[in-house]
Amino acid sequence: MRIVQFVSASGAQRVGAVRGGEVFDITDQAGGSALAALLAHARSSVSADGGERVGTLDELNAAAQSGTAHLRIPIDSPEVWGAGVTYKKSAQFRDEDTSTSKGIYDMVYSGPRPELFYKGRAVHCVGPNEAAGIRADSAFTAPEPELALVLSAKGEILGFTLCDDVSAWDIERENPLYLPQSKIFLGCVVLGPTIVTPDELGDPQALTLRCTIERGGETLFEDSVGLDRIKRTFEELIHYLRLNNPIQDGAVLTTGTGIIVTQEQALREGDTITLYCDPIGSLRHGMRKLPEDA
Ligand code: DO4
Ligand code: MG
Repeated sequence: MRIVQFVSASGAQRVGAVRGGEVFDITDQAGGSALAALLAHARSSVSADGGERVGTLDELNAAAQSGTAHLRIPIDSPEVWGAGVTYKKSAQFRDEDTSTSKGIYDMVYSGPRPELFYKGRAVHCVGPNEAAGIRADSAFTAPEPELALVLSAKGEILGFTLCDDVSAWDIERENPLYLPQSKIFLGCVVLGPTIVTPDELGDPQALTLRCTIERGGETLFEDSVGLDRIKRTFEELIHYLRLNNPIQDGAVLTTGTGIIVTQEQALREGDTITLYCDPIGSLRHGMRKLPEDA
């Protein structure tokens, strides 16, 4: 099953199933939310068949416009967690650029225990075609394009989506103990566009994740990573996340970045970031500089 949440032309929040590039409204059979549909699907009790056709996924994957159906965030997550330094490139870059405690990222990459951090809850998250945040006190905020897991309280993987773990790298660099401030702020998580269940996704290691940054109509940055480059298994990450730490149905765990931008590509208000991974789709979002009182 490939599932989306969308706003209908009349402004109602709905659930859709994506079949053959088209979105069908399955709100009633899905139990009113993507999470309810995913939980029911995991128990084999929801069918993604039927439903009224709304439009193509491409038509819905556009900026919000009143009177027109458009995608919204695919899950209103009660808790989002991040895994860090799960790709060698992330460890190397972070150790090079941290003036203090040289080598700590390599210790995390190589150590038996993964780095896991709290990333926020629904209020910190935005969906497709919305704007992520740049903290008022950050001059080097970067995208971190990642594959994210949607989990049940029992730790089952209900589905896969894309996540931009937008992060204030200058604050992390200043001192690694400032990590929570570099990671948690308004619009620090972008999720979407769809959630694909494990039976439909196949082998995640066979996927490639791409990212572009566009500014003023030009492509400023372009890179991709094979998801087989990740060092940790999902089971390992989920095990440590749930160790004496009960999670709720719909918790999201984003699995780390293997794509690293340079300081010259520090995000600015008005940039457009696109993450793409088949079959999850294309997650496009803007950026806005947050005022101090936001
Ligand atoms: O240790 C800092 C965060 C690392 C991270 O978010 C990543 O590797 O994706
Ligand atoms: Mg990250």
